[in-house]
Amino acid sequence: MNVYAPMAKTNAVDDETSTFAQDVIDGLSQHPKHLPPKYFYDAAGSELFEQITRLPEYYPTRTELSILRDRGEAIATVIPEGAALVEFGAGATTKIRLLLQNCTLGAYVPVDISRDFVMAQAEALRRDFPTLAVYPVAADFTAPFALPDPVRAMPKVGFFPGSTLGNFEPHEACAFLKSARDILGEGAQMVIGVDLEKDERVLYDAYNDAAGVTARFNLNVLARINRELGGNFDTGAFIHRAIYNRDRHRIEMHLISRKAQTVHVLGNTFSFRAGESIHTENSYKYSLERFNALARGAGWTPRETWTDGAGMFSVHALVAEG
Ligand code: AVJ
Repeated sequence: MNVYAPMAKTNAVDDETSTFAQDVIDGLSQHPKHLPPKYFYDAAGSELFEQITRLPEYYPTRTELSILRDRGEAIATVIPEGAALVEFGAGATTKIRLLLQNCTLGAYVPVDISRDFVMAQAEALRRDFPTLAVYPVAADFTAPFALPDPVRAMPKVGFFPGSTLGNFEPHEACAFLKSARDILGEGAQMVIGVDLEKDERVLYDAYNDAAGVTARFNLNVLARINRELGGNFDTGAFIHRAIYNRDRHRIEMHLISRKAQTVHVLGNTFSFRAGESIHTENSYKYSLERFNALARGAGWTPRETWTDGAGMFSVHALVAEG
């Protein structure tokens, strides 16, 4: 079995719990209160996110999939034969499977902070593609990490689907693209999915679905704090709110306290005013021009852009040149 394990951690779970604890305490101590969106995705949150991707109002996932499907042959032309495809963040394997239909990879390198998740993803792919070399890397992909030795001599292609870039502040998005360029090296390609600015009603509905799944997804972060950090949030005392911030081109998700209340987490007391918000996520929306400018600023040359017919979502090919 190919298992590339750069960090032999014995206390991985404890380390993960203590960074979670620290980030929660820091975020709830600040004004305005906030929590990092990466903590949405425990087992329950990942399942809720899967449900979100199937909601009629949530267009990004199905639109990106339709672009990867319909433009698969064109997208495959930027992936050299024998390339190592490095996926930043290991999601469902649906998207990489679509790419695999049109190209012959030298290796697939999923990179994710969750070792269990990235190993399970690698196993699932190995079962269905027995000849594909899969080298999972357990690492935080926003920080520098080493590529597995066997892929060093291969051409590199980064893959960052799902508009995960939208969760980053513009300066963080730039830093991530620079770091990816450093990791992949001069001459590398990058295939990246980016959600686009559009009618505000469409954006609003995508994050305020009628079935309330996004509300449950948002509230799950409080339930997770209760489960993993012994918090005592009354999840019924907070409401989901998602708004479009036009000036900053972003959807903001908040959890609003229904009343004045205090909550305890790991010996810390946090007071809430009635109506006070915990800012839980930003989801930035780009124009093609603003994304291309961001990419150029990070050392990537825009090579090609594919969008769906309605211009809802975009997939970009970038090259690390010059
Ligand atoms: C996974 C970050 C792309 O911003 O649309 C979905 C997360 N939040 N509904 C997004 C999310 C609320 C999603 N990303």
